Amino acid sequence: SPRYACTANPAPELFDTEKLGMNSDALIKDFKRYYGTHLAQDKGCASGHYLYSSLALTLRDRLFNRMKHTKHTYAEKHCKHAYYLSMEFLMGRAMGNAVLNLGLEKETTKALNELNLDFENLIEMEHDAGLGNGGLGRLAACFIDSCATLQLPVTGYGLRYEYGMFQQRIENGFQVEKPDHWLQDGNPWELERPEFTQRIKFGGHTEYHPSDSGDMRVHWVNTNDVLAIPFDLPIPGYQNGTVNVLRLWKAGATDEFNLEDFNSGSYTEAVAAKNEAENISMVLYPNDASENGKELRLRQQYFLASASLQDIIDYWVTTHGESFDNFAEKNCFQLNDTHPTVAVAELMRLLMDEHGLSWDKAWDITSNTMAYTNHTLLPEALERWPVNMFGRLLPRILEIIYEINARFLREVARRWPGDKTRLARMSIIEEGDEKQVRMAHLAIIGSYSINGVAALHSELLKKGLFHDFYELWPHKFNNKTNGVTQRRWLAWCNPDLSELITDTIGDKWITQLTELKKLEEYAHDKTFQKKWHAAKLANKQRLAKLVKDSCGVEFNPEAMFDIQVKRIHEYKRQLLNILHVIHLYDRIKRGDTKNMTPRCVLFGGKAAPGYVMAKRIIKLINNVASTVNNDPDVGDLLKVVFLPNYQVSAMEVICPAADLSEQISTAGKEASGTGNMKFMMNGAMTIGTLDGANIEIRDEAGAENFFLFGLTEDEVTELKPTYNPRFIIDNDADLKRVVDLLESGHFNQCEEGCFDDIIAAFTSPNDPWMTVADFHSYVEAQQRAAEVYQDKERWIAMSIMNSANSGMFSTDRTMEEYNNDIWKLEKINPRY
Ligand code: 4GP
Repeated sequence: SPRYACTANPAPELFDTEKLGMNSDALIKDFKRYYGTHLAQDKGCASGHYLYSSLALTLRDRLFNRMKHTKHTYAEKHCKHAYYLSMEFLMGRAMGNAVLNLGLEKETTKALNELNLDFENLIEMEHDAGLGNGGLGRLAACFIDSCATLQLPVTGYGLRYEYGMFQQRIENGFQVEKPDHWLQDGNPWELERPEFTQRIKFGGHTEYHPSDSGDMRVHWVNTNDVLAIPFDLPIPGYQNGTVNVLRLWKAGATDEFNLEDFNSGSYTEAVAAKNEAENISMVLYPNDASENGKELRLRQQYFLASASLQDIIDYWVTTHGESFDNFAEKNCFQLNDTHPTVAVAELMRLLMDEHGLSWDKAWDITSNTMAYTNHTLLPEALERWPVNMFGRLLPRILEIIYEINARFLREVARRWPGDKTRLARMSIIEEGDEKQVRMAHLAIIGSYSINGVAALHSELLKKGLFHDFYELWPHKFNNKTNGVTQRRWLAWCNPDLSELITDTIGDKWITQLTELKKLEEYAHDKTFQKKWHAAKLANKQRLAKLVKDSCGVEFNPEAMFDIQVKRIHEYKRQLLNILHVIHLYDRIKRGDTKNMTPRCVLFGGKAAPGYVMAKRIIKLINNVASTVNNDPDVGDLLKVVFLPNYQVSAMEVICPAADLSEQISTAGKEASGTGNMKFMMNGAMTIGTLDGANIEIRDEAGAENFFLFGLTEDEVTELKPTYNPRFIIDNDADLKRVVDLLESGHFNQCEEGCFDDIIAAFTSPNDPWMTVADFHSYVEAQQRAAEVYQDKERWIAMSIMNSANSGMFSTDRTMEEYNNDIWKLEKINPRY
């Protein structure tokens, strides 16, 4: 729009941004100005919202100044840049992170005290930015935090969903989904950048016309365009002057509404186009490793890919003109799962159709700039789109995909002449009644690097899912074990423990997590143990309060806090956990309570709204919880809750308080897990299978500091053909009583048949999750954990050992590896 064109030539000092004070006086001054003048608040009612906004805006100014400065420094250095393309960024709250990373903790608290305000209260006012489902989205948030801390020139690109992950309520034990209108009260952390709006094409058809130079150019015409409007969020590094950008796109209509329709009284029609356009960024799909087949989802994916690539290319052309010779040396794109993979074809289109490059040149650039990360082995999560739908929505992109595929299949045929079945297996197009585009194949073919997210997972990709491609291009495959940022997941969320750690070994761990290793020598130090225990106890009291407030159940902080929080999915086996709870309950009812360790079991997590079995498992947990919690025979020995609406801010209270971390997926199914790392860092012991990053966690912590159980991935595969759960049940008295209780309807007395489907699933020889197979070994591991817990000193020592050895699970390490092996960016210090 001309409104945003550069029309004025103001005095240069307009662009000298003032360095804002970083002490409490400066914060108070800005806070007052925002509160009284900018937000025009008056005597009478000090609404928390405006107080929160005033602090957010005060901090935001300091972030945005650094963000501009960082951007200028990158531009001056002409450095290589990486872009993290992701449909999900599960950011959670921004305020605490901003304060910590700006180094303003003390001064902010001081300023607020002087204003007679409570920092914690203001923090609680912030709505979580829930723009992600689970691990994959939270990982993206940790990644960009670490990149800023490492001073890597990395920009995140995502969608600015109007509605994030749904709010979960529990009604009569059932999950009920409510929309999460997180932007309702505005978002002080974002900056709208309409001047960088992009136009995204959908529909229409292609035409071929000769260009001025005589060669054929493809024109994608008659399209229904949608606008992509960017909003920038600051991503601060840890006290280092760097603030990177997360750019989120919002969809808008090219024309606000049809005035003719409106004037003739057709109000609905008048705004129909606007609504359809805006729908693209309206809601996050609440899927996590499960099926999705919605056309709108493909629209979202293309919208993200196209807007981001156009933005990057526009910047390139402004700074380099129309020569793309160095483009691949200066840019790379990390694709967060297959969701943004259509970027491979879109980059080809932009380079050829919009900038006149030949196929070969465009392919050379594309296949040397794209890198793909896989996050799940579950075949149902591998995205495929019906060719018909694809062609209708994105005709030009489908043409390009066909051409990529044709050239690729020729390469395969040269390598394996006559191997027709291999061609069919590897093709981007899956033949059949309804042809499908396999997005993972497009990602692999278009990328120079393909990685899994934990050692086992990366091996299984090569061995199984992507074996054919591994044979063709072994050099493309690599592993990058996940991590989490210790800034949010220890320094910020666990202040008591952080202070103890810093008092003991200094504060280097905040940017060098392997420093925690130095805690090992204190593992058996009595005074240190006491302090460690005191911090844990305080954290448990904080969680107990949250549980009491949201579930009405009393958790005794002295009891073992046994916690499983993550998306609800059969492979994650919340079911196995609740079967163990039923087993404990049964023991109590039979009076078998000698030496029993009191336990508080907490579940949390959301089920995809269409995932019937997962929702049923929530219901089972709630019914068992209500039976257990209301039985006077049970008393303090066992408490069970399902904490509603699990989200990032809840985890900040939960993980510091955990004693036992449940990581109990069927071996070979959990790609990595990252909750497991947060718990370990905060001194929880893991009870887990040899799956995902659990294996590496156990290697680091030491086998003696980990409660291992269950079949290995190989054993799972081996047992499958002869798996007979009913036989196992009949030969295990403990399990038999558990199943009998369930089958007798003990937990669903007025809800007949409520759990029949669950029982049928786990007793079936076809149960892919093999819950029954691991039950006995799980119960034994739980018993070991319970016994060790009674030996307080030993438990505390183990807790310290876990934290001390969590050093490798920092995303700082993960990002260093991405950078060394894939991106090869120079670190830039903006010296702010
Ligand atoms: C998750 C995986 O299930 C989890 O194991 C992994 O730690 C995480 O990605 C980050 O890599 N996958 C998803 C998804 O969240 O939507 O596929």
